[in-house]
Amino acid sequence: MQTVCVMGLGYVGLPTASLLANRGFKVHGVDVNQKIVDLISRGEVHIQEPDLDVLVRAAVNSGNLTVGLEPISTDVFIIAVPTPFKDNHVPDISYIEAATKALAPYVEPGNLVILESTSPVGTTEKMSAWLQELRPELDVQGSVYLAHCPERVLPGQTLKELVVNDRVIGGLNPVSAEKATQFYRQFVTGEIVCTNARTAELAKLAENSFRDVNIAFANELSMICDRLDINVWELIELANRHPRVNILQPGPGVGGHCIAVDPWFIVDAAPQEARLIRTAREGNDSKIDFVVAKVKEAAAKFENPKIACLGLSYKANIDDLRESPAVLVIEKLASEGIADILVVEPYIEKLPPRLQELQRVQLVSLKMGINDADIVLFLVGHREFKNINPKSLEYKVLVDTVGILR
Ligand code: SAJ
Repeated sequence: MQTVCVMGLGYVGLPTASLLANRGFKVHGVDVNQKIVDLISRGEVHIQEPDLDVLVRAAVNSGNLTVGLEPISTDVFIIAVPTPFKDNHVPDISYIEAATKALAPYVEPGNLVILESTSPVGTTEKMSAWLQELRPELDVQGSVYLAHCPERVLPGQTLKELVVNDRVIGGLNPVSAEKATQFYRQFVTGEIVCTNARTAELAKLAENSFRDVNIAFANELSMICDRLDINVWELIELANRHPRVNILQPGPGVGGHCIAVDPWFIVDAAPQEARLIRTAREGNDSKIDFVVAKVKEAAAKFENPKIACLGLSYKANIDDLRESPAVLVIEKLASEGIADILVVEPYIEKLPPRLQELQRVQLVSLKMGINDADIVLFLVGHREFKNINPKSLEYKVLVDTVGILR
């Protein structure tokens, strides 16, 4: 299994393709976006991930990584395309179906097809049926190995975690699990644990749902403490002194394209049973409205309030704005038309398009934001915000959703 075709060159596909190429595999990366294909073929990258640019350049220069719009025949196919949700939180597996249809003509007996995208339970079985339909002459079940092998890399540490994290291998049958294990063992140093496809699909969703439920608990505590006039940061610190308690940190809501998305895949599959998971999702999403209400309450005390919003990304110390609750808070505040909004985000050079078109919203420096604001709203716990001179905040109304000022 020395030749690999990676379908989807995003946050997981591109690091995986370049890692494999630098380990001596012959890798062909496929993406539907011509601009991304052109960029990578020049050895450049379109996503921020530490060291990825170095790895991609080396992989392309070595000739071990080629990219294109179409697959080629290889020993192994990896599908790493997005799995968002449609309206009313119904999972969208159309990208997986499109990738399966694209690679179907190139699959031969003995090939290994791996689905890495986070998927609703049952997707790997669907992939097998799509392949069989497209290749009636091929005995897919009997001659093609199919497995779901979800990744659990932390954005910002992807290249390390692709290697060191344990891997769950969900084979559509035991021989497929064995084949996929042989493949991953060539570059994964973490434990490799085999199961069936459905269990592997739900394991990934359960990991992220566990985190979402626990963040919802912390966010609910923050709203309870606000009502009871208790400092939630101190409360959590004290409760966590219990040897077996680990309450997570409240925030302005839950962002990113994983924790805020994956639990809905479970709710969609088992709506009657997944009540806590649904309630946690709704609780985290409602935190945004709680924050907006707190800021509006503060703004009502000023004639023409200026609000400095510190942080735009979906979590601390990165530049990724995907599904960021901070963006949603700023959009809601701007739509109220009650203040001038000064956005401070050290990791970006210009506002995202959806904020650029809003009235009275501008990107400013940290110094200017604090200096000019009546209200300072902390939305992301960036390290740059941790050493603000307390004197500069002395006469400001402060709303801290991330415990920077604890
Ligand atoms: N958050 C809180 N409070 C916390 C922890 C996180 O409000 O105590 C918020 C963050 O600010 C962010 C969101 O939750 O808005 C998600 O952040 P995260 O720290 O959970 O990290 P992600 O989404 O970048 O990565 C998660 C990880 N999953 C788990 O930790 C179980 C990662 O391992 C997964 O690979 C990734 O989702 C994924 O791609 O599925």
